[in-house]
Amino acid sequence: MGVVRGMRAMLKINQAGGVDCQSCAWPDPESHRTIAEFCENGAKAMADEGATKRAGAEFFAGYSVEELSRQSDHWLNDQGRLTEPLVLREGGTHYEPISWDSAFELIAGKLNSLASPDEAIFYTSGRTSNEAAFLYQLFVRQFGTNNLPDCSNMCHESTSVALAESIGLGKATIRLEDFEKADLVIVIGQNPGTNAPRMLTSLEMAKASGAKMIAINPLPEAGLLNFTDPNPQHGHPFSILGKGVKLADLHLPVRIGGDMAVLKGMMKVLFERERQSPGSIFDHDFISAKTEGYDDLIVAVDETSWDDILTSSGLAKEQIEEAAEMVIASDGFITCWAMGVTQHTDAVATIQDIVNLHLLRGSIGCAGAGLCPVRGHSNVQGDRTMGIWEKMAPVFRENLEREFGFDTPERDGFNTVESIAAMLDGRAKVFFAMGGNFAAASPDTPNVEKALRNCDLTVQVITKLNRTALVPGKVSLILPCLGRSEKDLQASGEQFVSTESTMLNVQMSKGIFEPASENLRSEPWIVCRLAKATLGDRTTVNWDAMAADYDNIRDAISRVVPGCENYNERIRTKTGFYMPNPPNRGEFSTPSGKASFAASKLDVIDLPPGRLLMTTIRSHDQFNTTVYEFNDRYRGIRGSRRVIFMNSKNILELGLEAGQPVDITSHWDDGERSVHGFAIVPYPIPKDCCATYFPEANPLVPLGSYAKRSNTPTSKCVIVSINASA
Ligand SMILES: Nc1nc2c(c(=O)[nH]1)N[C@H]1C(S)=C(S)[C@@H](COP(=O)(O)OP(=O)(O)OC[C@H]3O[C@@H](n4cnc5c(=O)[nH]c(N)nc54)[C@H](O)[C@@H]3O)O[C@H]1N2
Ligand SMILES: Nc1nc2c(c(=O)[nH]1)N[C@H]1C(S)=C(S)[C@@H](COP(=O)(O)OP(=O)(O)OC[C@H]3O[C@@H](n4cnc5c(=O)[nH]c(N)nc54)[C@H](O)[C@@H]3O)O[C@H]1N2
Ligand SMILES: [Mo]
Repeated sequence: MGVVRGMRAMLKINQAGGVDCQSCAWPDPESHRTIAEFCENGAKAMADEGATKRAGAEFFAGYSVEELSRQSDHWLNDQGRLTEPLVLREGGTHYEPISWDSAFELIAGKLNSLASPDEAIFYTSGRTSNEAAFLYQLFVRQFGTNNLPDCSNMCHESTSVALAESIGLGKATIRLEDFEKADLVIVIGQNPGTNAPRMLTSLEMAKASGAKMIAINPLPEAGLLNFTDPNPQHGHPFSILGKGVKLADLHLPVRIGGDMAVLKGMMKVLFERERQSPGSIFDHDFISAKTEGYDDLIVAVDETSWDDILTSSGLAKEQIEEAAEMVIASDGFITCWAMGVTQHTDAVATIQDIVNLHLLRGSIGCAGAGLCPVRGHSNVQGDRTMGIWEKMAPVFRENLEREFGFDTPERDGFNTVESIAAMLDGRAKVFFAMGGNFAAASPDTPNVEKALRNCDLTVQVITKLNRTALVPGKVSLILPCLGRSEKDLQASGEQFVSTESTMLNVQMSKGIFEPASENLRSEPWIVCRLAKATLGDRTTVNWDAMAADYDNIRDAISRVVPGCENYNERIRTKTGFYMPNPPNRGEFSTPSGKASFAASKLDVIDLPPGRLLMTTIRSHDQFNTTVYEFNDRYRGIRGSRRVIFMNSKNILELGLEAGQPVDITSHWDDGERSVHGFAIVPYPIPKDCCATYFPEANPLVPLGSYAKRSNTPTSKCVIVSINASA
């Protein structure tokens, strides 16, 4: 992105009044912000948005959509920033320029001709600011539907469901400074070195203050086991490899999908010790004052057999005992988790077992103790707070109706998986995306592509060309928007937006660069113009005022979203403000006012002979579907992402060899799905487990395979067979 521009950007990332980094949702320290609060991946995300290349009208005149669709995701992204609105007309072969006004007229015409507003779907990815998200859901609900699926449906939905039920809030209960006070940090199903590198600083701080650490992960991830501070200021530019600090004191190489077994096993050990010496292990004062459901939990844990626990987890009893002893030895502990836990059939119950473990020890709502789901997209949490959800919280509904004087749609909308099904069978005809790359990020790629092609109209509000724009409905539009690092000039002057971190800190983010093209528009502006064109006289909202001055949006937010009172005032303080977090104080806003133990049954996955459990993971050189490079140096991969990590014993048993290209087939109720030519990489992964990269392996994830109660696709647990490629 150019040296000077690049340096300026780096110095402004995650500084008070600067740009909130697009790469992850890890919070910024309140005090002692170093000059560089960013990591290699933040730098890449910033550089990707700041690309100097441009994909304008000429570019699109030079390639048909068909030709473009034969290019790799990497190549598409590499063509640079989109510069003007484009349309692919019915029967057309090329995207061609269209004015903003005509684009909105076209979309409004189609939306207003639908038999029901429920025939339209409005997707959101997690980079969208609070201001844009609030307006977007307001428009969609005034249009008349709750069809607001989002990337969260594929990400931390299991967390939101589990925590809302267990502790009354679907978010983290700790703050950043708790890491310095914890005795023990458990990191389960999360790879901070690659996906939230700044978290390593917190882990290192915890270790420096004497904390122990347990890593529960099928893979020996760099950064979890060893860590060299990647902050250039601290002398190790961009590397977490090397000697460094040993982070994890205990690594449990769990079998894919075996996390619930590990947690139940740990609780079993705790119960045994408690029975030997009553009152010595559990926090009975806390349990009786603050929780319910203890008796049922005891029964459920007692009924789980060690046989099942060891089969499911693939671990030895001693390993689980060692982890349990570390919990017993700690006064307070923190558990961090991400996709390795959320994208499984029993994800919700597994997360509730994490909560159970904390409740038994009273390890929540006090310093150095609590729950830390690590969210991914930099504002995925804020988008949900602002009402991006296919359902509606009663208070939110009441406030929104009062503020804007209209009746919101009653019926729950479609989540991501339901949206795909609805487009496939014709119940939905318009797909509108506020960011993201739906075709590549969703499970079951061929089916998703079919679903999108089945639509009458598809619209992508994006910054860079991606797969979804090349899987058009009958008519397709690309509406190019400003990135977060760019200046946003509106009628009342330069605007800023705001985002919420994974630890509930809401902060402003202000662009610093000239926009990549003068024909780009901000997400809030786009929503306002779309709403005006579509709703016309039907609307009760002054969309022009909202677009002209984002303070007007924030004033509305402060009256609608509980916890956002005086938004405009509080967002302008140096470090912003925190959303309400009762569990952080040991209070639980469940219906009973108590945290609840959730009792569940352990189902051991039935793996037929010759089949393996496959998980899909991210490399160091990608942000979700955006592939920066084909390397993953932390796992020793160079030049290709079409690889499958396998245990040497499985390679031998299947009569295969390292480096050999194989076809991978997944098996599900509705049939088989295959991908071809993935090279075998022998890797220290538990036997009968294997791993591939997201999104290359997404064609294998069956549409019908999703988590109970959260509907999150089970991208971390797919049953596959492997055969030599012909
Ligand atoms: N550089 C970079 N940063 C990112 C992203 C990115 O793509 N690139 N994406 C962002 C987003 S949206 C998100 S949600 C986060 C994702 O952050 P993570 O959740 O850390 O990402 P993943 O690579 O999907 O996988 C998580 C880890 O789970 C482990 N795992 C797989 N299956 C299992 C299992 O059955 N049990 C256990 N215990 N572990 C398992 C994998 O080995 C891997 O270490 O990162 C965010 N930050
Ligand atoms: N197999 C498998 N599938 C998965 C996962 C997995 O672990 N395994 N993880 C799931 C998870 S956790 C997630 S979050 C989803 C991600 O799903 P999405 O959020 O839909 O996908 P992204 O790749 O993050 O979206 C990238 C696109 O966003 C656009 N973009 C970038 N910045 C901006 C911006 O500021 N504004 C707008 N409007 N657009 C912008 C760019 O054009 C880019 O092409 O994928 C899910 N899919
Ligand atoms: Mo995510």
